[in-house]
Amino acid sequence: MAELEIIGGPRSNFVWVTRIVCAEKGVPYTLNPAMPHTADVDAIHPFGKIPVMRHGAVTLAESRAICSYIDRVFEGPSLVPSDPVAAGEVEQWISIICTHIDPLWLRQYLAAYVFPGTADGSPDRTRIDTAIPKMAPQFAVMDRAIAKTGQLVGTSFTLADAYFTPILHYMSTRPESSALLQSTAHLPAYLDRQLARKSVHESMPQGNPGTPVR
Ligand SMILES: N[C@@H](CCC(=O)N[C@@H](CS)C(=O)NCC(=O)O)C(=O)O
Repeated sequence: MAELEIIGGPRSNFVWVTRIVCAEKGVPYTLNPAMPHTADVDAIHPFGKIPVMRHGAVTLAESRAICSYIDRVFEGPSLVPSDPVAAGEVEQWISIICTHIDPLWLRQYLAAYVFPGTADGSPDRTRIDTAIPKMAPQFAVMDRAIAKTGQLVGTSFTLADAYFTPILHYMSTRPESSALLQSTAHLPAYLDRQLARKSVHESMPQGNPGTPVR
């Protein structure tokens, strides 16, 4: 079978998700660490975002589509349960994470540190200070979500946890978000458990954590 190529800088939380899926299924791949809006990426994603994927003649953009393809094409355990209710719950949390959590926690808050756009390169305090009050209730939501079983869906690691873990990890790298994380009852231990998982820690980006997440 053709070699699978994951294209995208490894510090992207969405690239990290696709690598967790490959590791969980035991699928070999090469990582092309291309950044957004570069030629290899623009050739596949209509808006130049990472990750994108190439597998023989097949190219795909968008992490959820890539994860679905890998899950269906390759052998190995699936991170989406076969039970329709549980599968629906996994998709529900992935959607919530992508549409509510990621835009605020990473694109607004963390990006204000990493890509501040300020004249002197210092963190954009306005973006940070307006994000934090909105993030607090979301941390409470996510804490409640994992309170019952210790995972987002059911009792085992699913694709929903694979989407949430990189984001939560990045939250542990900045002061205000780390304080929010530590103030919750269940999320710190949850994060430690997910990071200890082989697929997660072996695919963890090296270098300064939380740096290029756009
Ligand atoms: N919905 C996309 C989101 C991908 C995304 O936002 N990737 C970021 C890196 S983490 C990116 O490429 N940002 C560049 C940009 O928005 O221009 C997915 O799930 O793959």
